[in-house]
Amino acid sequence: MRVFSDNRPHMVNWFWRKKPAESEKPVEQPTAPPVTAEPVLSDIPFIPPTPAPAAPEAAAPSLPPEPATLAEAAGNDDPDYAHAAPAASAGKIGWRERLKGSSFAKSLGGLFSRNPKLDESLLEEIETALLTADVGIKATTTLVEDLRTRMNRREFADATALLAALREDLIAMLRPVAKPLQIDRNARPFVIVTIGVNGVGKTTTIGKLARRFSQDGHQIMLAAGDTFRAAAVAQLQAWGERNGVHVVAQGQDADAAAVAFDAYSSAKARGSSILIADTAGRLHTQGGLMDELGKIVRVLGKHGAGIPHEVLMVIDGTTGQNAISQLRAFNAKVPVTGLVVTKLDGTAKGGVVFALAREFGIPIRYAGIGERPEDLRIFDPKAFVDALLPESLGQ
Ligand SMILES: Nc1nc2c(ncn2[C@@H]2O[C@H](COP(=O)(O)OP(=O)(O)O)[C@@H](O)[C@H]2O)c(=O)[nH]1
Ligand SMILES: [Mg+2]
Repeated sequence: MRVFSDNRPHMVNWFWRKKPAESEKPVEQPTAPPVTAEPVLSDIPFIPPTPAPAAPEAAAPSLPPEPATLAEAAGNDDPDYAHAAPAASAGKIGWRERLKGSSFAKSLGGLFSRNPKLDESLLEEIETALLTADVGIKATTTLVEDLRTRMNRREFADATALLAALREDLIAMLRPVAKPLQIDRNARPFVIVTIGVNGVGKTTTIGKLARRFSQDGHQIMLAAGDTFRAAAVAQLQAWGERNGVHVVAQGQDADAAAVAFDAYSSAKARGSSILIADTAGRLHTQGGLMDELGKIVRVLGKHGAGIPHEVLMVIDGTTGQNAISQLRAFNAKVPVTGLVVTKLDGTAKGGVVFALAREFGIPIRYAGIGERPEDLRIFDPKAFVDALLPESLGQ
């Protein structure tokens, strides 16, 4: 994974340049016309001008005719980008391909492929494996206690039967949060605000969503609400120009709430069906910046009840249990209506998804399983659990 701000002096200290504005009133100024930004920055995904039709989620595996990497698609010739992983296959095979390296898959998979005996020590090993994979104490206790009760009742003939029960329990734990985002076509524009700490994948996810929604026939507008960095605004603008997606921006240091407010007016005037607002990353411990999120949401609400329609918090799947405190703090400032868990490919332990589901019950809308535009999947508990703990294990 590449960190983009390491060698870019203009990004240094960006976080501290601007304090959240005191005023609640959005600045009623005309939206700045899009500028032609130099395509020097490409840490946002690129949508090909004529995107291929979406591969059905359950289709047979086939590599879509996409450029090899996001950055390649965006015309970036930095050799570092050459290492980006290829797209995951469509359907369940894609999930499995991408998640098999997680410690969840490795430790539990390893445990059951050793043909364990059905006894208390198996339960202890499962408990350790779940805790190590970031499932968290509460969710782990719930799962192991259920298995223990049923084992004592002699419900399982052997370890394979217990594994099947564990898989069912894991899927059942995720089922209540598997509520895909429904775009209300009457909302026009349906407003999504993305929030989350720095570097979790907000902007990348916006690009992936814009691609997905465009393929579904929506007219998208984006609001460059990460106003802490001039680069962040320029990135979104440059990307929007290349992909025919209108981006509302007011430049660096503009009031993010005002950008979002004006973007709504523009989206309404243009008849856009979806408006997605980017926001600057912030730590959940930064009081002033967290307050600003509340302001963005309140100001958008002046356009009508129920706006924004979705507050989508992006969570880095590699964060571990810290994801819980992040979500708790963000949710206390602005009610989070949906989650995207990113970076489940690679080094993610995977288990945090269960901890989030158990602790909050907030719908998990999408899972990020790679850096490419098509690597955003509608969250599917069965595909996810199958990827971590295949049905074929122990048979
Ligand atoms: N492996 C992987 N990387 C991702 C995923 N989503 C985002 N990233 C990477 O995470 C980094 C930060 O993403 P960015 O969208 O700039 O984060 P933001 O600061 O929240 O806007 C970039 O290098 C992205 O390519 C994902 O699902 N998997
Ligand atoms: Mg960003």
